[in-house]
Amino acid sequence: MTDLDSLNALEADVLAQIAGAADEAALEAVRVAALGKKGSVSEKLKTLGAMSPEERKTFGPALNALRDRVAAALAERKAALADAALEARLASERLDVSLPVRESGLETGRIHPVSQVMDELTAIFSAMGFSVAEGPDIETDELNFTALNFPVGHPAREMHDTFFLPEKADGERLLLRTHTSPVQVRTMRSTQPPIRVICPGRTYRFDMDQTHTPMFHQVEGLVIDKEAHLGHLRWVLEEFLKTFFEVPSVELRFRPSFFPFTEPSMEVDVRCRKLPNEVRIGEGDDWLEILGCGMVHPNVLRNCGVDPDVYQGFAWGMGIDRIAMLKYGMPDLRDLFSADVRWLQHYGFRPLDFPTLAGGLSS
Ligand code: 2NL
Repeated sequence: MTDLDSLNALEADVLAQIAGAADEAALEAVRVAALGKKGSVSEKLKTLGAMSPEERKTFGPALNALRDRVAAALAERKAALADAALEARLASERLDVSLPVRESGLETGRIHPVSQVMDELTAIFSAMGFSVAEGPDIETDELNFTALNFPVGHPAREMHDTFFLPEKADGERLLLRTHTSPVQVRTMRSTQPPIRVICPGRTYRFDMDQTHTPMFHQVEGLVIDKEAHLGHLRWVLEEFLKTFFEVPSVELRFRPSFFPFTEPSMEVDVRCRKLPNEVRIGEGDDWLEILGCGMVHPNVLRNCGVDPDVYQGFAWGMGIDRIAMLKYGMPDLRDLFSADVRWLQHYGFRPLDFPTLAGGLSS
């Protein structure tokens, strides 16, 4: 049976639960428990049907009023909880526009000195009319050695200088290129002279000590034309070296040497001053060997489909890692490839400061 006291108790209980609901989900549970199909208030409303007309006169309005007050309390609490949730979100998502901007990759990322130097020499030789050619790191014996006039049995062709891949079923041994010359061979075979090309890239030799790493970087240059001669070579090298080292002039010294792919062959020294912690190019009384060069051997021209009775040319090769160390004062070659991010933060270059002749190579 229903009496007014138990209705008051029920209302007090439901209102207390509404007031105590901590969030919208808890409030919904309270609503279902009170006004849902089998809710405490709904069950009370169902008892009206079994009442006498007299009782119904008393309890009908009382129960309806109770239900309305519960519904109103639910709506009010729901609005309050939604307000509180919005306030909390606004507080947690508040943006302090006075905070300093977080450093982007553009500020923290660095270009490796070897990449920087490759970009620098590309800018310099591009301005002289050279194009840039690249080729695969894995090469054939023919392109790396035979076409370049290396005789069978030449020491460079032996296991102790060259990384060979496992022999293929047909007996061919591919290898990691020991210089970028195969790219020039490919260029001569696919391009009608005149040719002006540089070939920068990774090269590999079975060598590891204070001044050698098994992987290193090289840039070779090649000019093929009807009358390309050593005077042109000398001008190209001087122009390159003084622009690269950002000095007003350089002095070069050519010494006779030997390479299988050039005749005559020369080693080139540049005048410098050797100080305890740096080498200054373009001044002083010391000489520093910087590259090798020569006139392309007629056998090489023939092997590459170029008629040596019509065309001649010159070529040179130099180590990128070494000229990078010289220019940027890095003391140990092996640091270049140790992947130490602190070293890169110190010696690296800012990502968008791409070297150009007009905008400055290294500044
Ligand atoms: C060195 C010497 C050199 C070449 C590389 C070359 C390429 C072709 C034909 C003829 Cl396809 N020559 N390259 C020529 C002379 C020297 O490199 O000491 N490099 C670090």
